[in-house]
Amino acid sequence: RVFPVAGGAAGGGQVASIPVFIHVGEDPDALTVHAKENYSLQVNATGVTLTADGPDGVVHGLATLAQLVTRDENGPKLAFADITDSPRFPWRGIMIDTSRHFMAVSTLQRQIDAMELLKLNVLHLHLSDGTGFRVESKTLPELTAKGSHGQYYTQRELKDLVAYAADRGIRVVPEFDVPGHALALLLAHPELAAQSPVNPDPKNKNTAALDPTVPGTLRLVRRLYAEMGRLFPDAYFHSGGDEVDPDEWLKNPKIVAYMKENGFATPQALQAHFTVEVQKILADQGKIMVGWDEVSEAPIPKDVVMDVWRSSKFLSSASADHHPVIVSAGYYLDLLQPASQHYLVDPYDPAANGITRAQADALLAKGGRPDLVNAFLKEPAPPPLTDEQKSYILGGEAPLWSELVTDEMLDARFWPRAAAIAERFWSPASVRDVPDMYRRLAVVNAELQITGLQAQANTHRMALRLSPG
Ligand code: NAG
Repeated sequence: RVFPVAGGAAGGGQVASIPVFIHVGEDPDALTVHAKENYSLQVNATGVTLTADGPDGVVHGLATLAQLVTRDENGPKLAFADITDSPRFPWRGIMIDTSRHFMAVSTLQRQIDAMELLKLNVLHLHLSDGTGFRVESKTLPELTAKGSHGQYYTQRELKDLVAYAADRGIRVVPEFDVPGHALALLLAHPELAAQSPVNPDPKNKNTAALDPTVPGTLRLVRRLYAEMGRLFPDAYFHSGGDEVDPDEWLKNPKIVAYMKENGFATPQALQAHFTVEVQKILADQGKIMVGWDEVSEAPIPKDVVMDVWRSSKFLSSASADHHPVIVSAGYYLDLLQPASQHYLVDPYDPAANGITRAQADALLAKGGRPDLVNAFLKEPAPPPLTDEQKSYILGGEAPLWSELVTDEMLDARFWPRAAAIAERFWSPASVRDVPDMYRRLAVVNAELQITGLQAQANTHRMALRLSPG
């Protein structure tokens, strides 16, 4: 496969052909979930030697090789290098909400192309929410018939996408959100709604929830997850679980009676009971469950992976409870303005960002994007986490919710901030030099443009302007 190489393509210049020797380890695990991602790369006068533990390491080594090609007035240049490299975290992801606004397959492919260049390795697809159910189901065709407005991915498209991602060292983790954010599911299965009749008003789209006490609900989850689990072969499966509106359940007398009978004092306790059942369903299907951090408000099995999105408080409690953790809090990219509740660190606070007041002022005066700096500096495993807690952190994800983001806007929301986040998830925590980040971002941005990412031009120019010298 031809890698985009910034130096070569920008002016039509040609990098002289060089021999590349690739050595790949034979470890069978390398082909499954915990791919071996380490690689070493030597570039010198005799050529390029790339050694990796597995195919994903080769992909990462080639991404680095592409970054070694730069261009100046004399044409393209390949820098000599001797690199031994491995990721800090095994889970380095982005999340795309395809429900609120449907995203074309080509848009997803472009993100995958960019992810490959930045060694991001997990694409989490949010495929079902109040606004739409986005995957063709053969066993439950009513889901797209009633809940997609005709905008959904066919199984063929998704199989191809999963293969396209795998070729680039990227796993695709699907999410089908239950029991909240369920309006699209309930349009097809109103009999499973916590509140009847189902209110199709868009105002209800984030609140409508499944009734966890009727057996049909778990039957639907089992059938849906079985089919989708085959379509997405990854070992991890995200079942959502965020923002269940307590009133949905507490205003239904049958649910309240069920809670009394079974000793569930709170909606959170009822949700934990539901989570335990969903975890069993997924375990039967050979899958590891991932859920948003609300699912652990009452005790649930420790092997459920916690996708922490609300705040560092939940990062601390989930890791103290020995749940594997994915950190999404602080990396939300759907919002243009960084000074939001989603950011744990105030982007305008130089101390929190590890830069001086003068540096922060200089960046702001130049019209810089402190949100980019913030994305780069945001530590996924911040103090006061203990070493033991830190050992539970699998990595992180940059989520892009799409209430306010359309297909056309997606590239510009993700990039280049996701590039800064990719480095945070890959490199040691000590890599925090902001001017150096801008220098390297200029190289990366040139490559990203070649992948056809839209709306790169402005940020590219801006990054160049900001890079010292
Ligand atoms: C939360 C919701 C999500 C919404 C987003 C907007 C999570 C896990 N849940 O309210 O549905 O789109 O934030 O930023 O984030």
